[in-house]
Amino acid sequence: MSRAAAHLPTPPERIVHLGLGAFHRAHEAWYTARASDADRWGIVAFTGRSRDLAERLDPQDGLYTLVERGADADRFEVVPSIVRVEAGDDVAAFVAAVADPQIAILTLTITEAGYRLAADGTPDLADPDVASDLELLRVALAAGPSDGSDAVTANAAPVTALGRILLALDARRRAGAGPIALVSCDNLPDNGGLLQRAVADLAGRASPDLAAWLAQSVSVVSTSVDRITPAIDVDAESANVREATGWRDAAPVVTEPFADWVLSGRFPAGRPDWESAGARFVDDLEPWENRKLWMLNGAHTVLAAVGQTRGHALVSSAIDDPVCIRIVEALWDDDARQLPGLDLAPYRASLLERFRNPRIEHRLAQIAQDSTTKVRLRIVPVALDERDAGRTADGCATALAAWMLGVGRGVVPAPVGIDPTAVGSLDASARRALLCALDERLAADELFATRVAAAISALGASGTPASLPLLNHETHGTSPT
Ligand code: CS2
Repeated sequence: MSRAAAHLPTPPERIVHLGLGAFHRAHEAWYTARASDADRWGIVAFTGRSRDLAERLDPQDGLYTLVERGADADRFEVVPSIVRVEAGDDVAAFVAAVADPQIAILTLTITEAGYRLAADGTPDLADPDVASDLELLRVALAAGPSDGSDAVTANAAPVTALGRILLALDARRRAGAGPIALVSCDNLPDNGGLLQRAVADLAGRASPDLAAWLAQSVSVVSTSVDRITPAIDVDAESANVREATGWRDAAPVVTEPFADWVLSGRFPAGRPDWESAGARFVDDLEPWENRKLWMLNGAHTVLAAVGQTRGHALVSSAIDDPVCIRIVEALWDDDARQLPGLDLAPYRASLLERFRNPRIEHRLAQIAQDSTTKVRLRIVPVALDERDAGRTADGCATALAAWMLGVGRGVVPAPVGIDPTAVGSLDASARRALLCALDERLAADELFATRVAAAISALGASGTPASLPLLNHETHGTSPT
């Protein structure tokens, strides 16, 4: 695969992306390639840290095959929008790319945990990497313009994503390269707001000049992103692509046919015509992102726990298990009460259809990674809102019970600082420790803790698929309550 052989031009470098992986290639890169002005927008993509993907994509000029795996058939497409691939640990290359005045947008898929935020949403200064990056930035950014940005980058190599981004943005400031849009494409609520506050907070601690420039010249954009893109056996899929198309591709991506992207915010240096590729720009992102985060991602997180405890490996098989589906439906009922005014029946039906795609092998063990952070973002907010509204939040209580069982049985990672063997019994003190790790306020809510305990007994008792007691809950169809 090469641009010359495929007669594909190289669009100019205008976007830098941090966190190159399968999802970025199935989503933003694909939207960019389909935009009406695709010939004007090339992406320079940096991997998270590993060099493997860079080494696979570089020899094929950043080109790769997107395999859209429908329930019945595959569709193959070469995506040409990534024009340069770099390893994420090449900080100097990242800084130079962001400081280039031709670059208008810096986008991120660094995972929820990659933001290194504390439970209150601010940078986690107790995290040793965050603390040492902050110290390093203080020294590097104070060096002043006389040292030049090269000196700054040569002496400083932050390890956190936000540390690298701040170093790079400071180089852009010093270079006078102009305003830029910073776009989070991770599954966090109000991802742009969180990112904006986090970079402002860290910059405020590291350099007042950078903090002032950020406030003036960096527009932080919020987005809700959606496309189920599982990890794959790369060599097997390369062989599949070769057989179906004749293309030699060392780094194909497999994804579902569905894709959605909702954005809110300003792009001071311009942006691709992503609407022409199906993206939507809205003033108020909140209902869309909450719907997606709580319902799709929330269900995934619950399935990763309960599905694995019941012996399933894939989303598509767990969602056919009556116990799993009832827990998901109960969670969605709570979600629906917090999403008034949205017609959720078609959305629920479409999620079930997507989860059931038998040809997408989405491993529950993959979704279980970083589970504590995911539960905090996807389920806890709804539980708190439901309790504040004076309701029992049984759907959330059951979902958290399923997560605790997953932790207790070792199929879901325990929260940092909690020894999984110590909570395996799920007795009162173990349950309390797990709830505390999620949210102090929820842990202090006695009625909620009782509902979680009852749900654990009900679920724990249903060791076989035959007995399926669910806490005070009837079977629901796909319509919202
Ligand atoms: C999943 C997401 O791994 C996970 O936590 O819930 O990656 C999910 O597949 C995507 O957000 C779908 O858009």
